[in-house]
Amino acid sequence: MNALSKLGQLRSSPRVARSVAHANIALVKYWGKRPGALPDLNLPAVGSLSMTLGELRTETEVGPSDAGDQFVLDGETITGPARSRSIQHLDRVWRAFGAPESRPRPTLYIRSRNHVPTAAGLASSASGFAALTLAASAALTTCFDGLSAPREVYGPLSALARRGSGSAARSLWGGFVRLDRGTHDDGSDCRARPLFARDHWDLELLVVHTAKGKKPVGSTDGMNRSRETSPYYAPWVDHSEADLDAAEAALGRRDLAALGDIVEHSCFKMHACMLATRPPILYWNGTTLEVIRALWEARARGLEGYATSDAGPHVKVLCRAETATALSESLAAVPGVLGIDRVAPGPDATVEVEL
Ligand code: 2P0
Repeated sequence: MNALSKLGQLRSSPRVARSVAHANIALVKYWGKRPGALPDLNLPAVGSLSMTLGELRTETEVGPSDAGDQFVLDGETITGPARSRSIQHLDRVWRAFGAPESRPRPTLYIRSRNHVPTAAGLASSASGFAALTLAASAALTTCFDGLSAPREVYGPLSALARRGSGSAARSLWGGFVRLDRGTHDDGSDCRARPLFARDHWDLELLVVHTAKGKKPVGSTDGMNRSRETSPYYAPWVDHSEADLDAAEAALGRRDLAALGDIVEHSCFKMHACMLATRPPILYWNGTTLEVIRALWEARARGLEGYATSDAGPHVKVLCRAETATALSESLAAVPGVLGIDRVAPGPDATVEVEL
């Protein structure tokens, strides 16, 4: 499990490293874990394809700490499960680069800032674990020293980010990204790769907020319950690869009608699978459905946009930049809509280390 040691050596003492990674939204969804795999590898049952989001990002600094491991998020010291999950990821990075069990990891601080609108309902785990993977790797090892372009080593680091959170594997690159399911037991080929740069196509995503507060069922729990109890789970998994290939091809030829058709189909299949879980997993509220109806009505009038939604009640609408203002005004009029953010495709993650 030390394939990453080819990328860089462990430092005798950690450096200060800073990274920025952007959030992403899946256009073809990930829902479900590979059966029989070690939980720590966090291997998805299906691949996924995403758009990285401009502006919505996490900035993270990792450096040596004399006061034990510390995690400060947006100025607040974090304790409990959120802290454990991040500290555990530091251990993963350390071991993945070949540290023997006999060599303890140096203690570190993590300082992160999330630039995601409050109550956006967008997962910060994607940008969070991507940024943490980069900053921790740069602080603890030499993998970025002397590289002019850090993305040279993003491929293997994507597989490491995935172990923190599946969607994080996709947040290392800007533009449009595909996470392959892979077949190796150790997960080394379950990593993301960039498909098209952010300027490939003038698309935007409208994030239509329909509620405040946290989601009722966490993604990891929900996925495991769907696999165990939903009769739609097996067909969901079986059809995913064809959706990925079709979406990649539609993106390549900038065919919004074809891409949008797959985006909505993938989203509704995932939610059907969730609804057929026992007990059911329902992330939507009434406004979610009214926004989707209003979007379809607008589309019939010539305002082309396509809906997707994740483990929450918000609707994300994929459209051309030139249509975004008119569509946004139309959807803002739906009762229950709290606000709409417009987001363009975002850039690659970045990392720098103080040498
Ligand atoms: C996605 N979601 O593809 C899907 C669509 C939610 C619905 O990736 O268990 O927080 O940490 O690997 O990455 C959210 O799942 O889950 C997610 P874990 P993660 O964006």
